[in-house]
Amino acid sequence: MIEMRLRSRTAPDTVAAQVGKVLTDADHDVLLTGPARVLMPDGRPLCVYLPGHLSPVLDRRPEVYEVLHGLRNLKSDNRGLASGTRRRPIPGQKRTRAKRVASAVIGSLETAQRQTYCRLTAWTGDHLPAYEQLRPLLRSMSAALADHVPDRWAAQAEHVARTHRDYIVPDTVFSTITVNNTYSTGVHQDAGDLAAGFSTLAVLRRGAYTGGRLVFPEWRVSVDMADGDLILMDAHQWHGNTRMECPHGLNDDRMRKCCGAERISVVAYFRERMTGCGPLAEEARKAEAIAEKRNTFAGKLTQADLERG
Ligand SMILES: O=C(O)CCC(=O)C(=O)O
Repeated sequence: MIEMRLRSRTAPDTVAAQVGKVLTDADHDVLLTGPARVLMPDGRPLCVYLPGHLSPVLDRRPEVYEVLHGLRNLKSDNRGLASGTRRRPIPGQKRTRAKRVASAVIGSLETAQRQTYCRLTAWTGDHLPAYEQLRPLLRSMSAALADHVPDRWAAQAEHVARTHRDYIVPDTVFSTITVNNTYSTGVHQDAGDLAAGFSTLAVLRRGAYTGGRLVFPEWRVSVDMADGDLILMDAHQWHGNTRMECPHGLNDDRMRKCCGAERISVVAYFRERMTGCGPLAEEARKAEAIAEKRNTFAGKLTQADLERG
């Protein structure tokens, strides 16, 4: 494996102008084509690229692709800059919305503004057997992190040890997985994952497309991930993809039909606020109590409205 220490970074205003945008090949100088460890000027790891590392597990377990492929219809308008657009307000709500992209969050989530209890995501709760079929892939990703970036793995493992096991993929240091299907992320930094940890990103790839390179624009480093490749990375550094396109130049939602293009990226990580979650059954009781309160409130409103009417 080659080791590379970066010396220079892109000027802050150049990066600021790239935020939220889909990148081009003019935005990188270095293309990693073999196993590599890339360090930032201060010695912290930017990424470790392990080409083909996951091919054995993907070959042995064809069901892993089937489960991930099956997630392609789950769309999210909550990916912010990663969607390649700016968030827009939703009339009458505090929430904002970005472009809908094929991005699914599976596994566990901590409390949020609207959902004040910890939980498995809706898909996960409804498809536990399918979720469990992903374990061999996730175990390989976690083991690679332990082997290649042991201090970050250890920091994550320490948090995992303080988190209820209901929320952790067994024998891994992951609570949560984002699965993207065939869209180029705009330049963004991940949020919510453990700052002292490290992100892991696998790619499953089909068809004859070009582009979709993963780029760290501040460092002008990129990688064109092939099927079965794994990259361990600091997702708090700016990153995004170049535009994907079929050989004849088509680059929209019709790419799958045109050239069979499919690029699934699986990002597995630990969400740092999971340590504060009670056991799943306890959190589910909280959720029920909240729902009941809301229903009673809605009922009272209706009654009052009726009386007024
Ligand atoms: O698919 C990729 O290469 C990047 C995915 C990513 O950055 C994300 O989901 O946050």
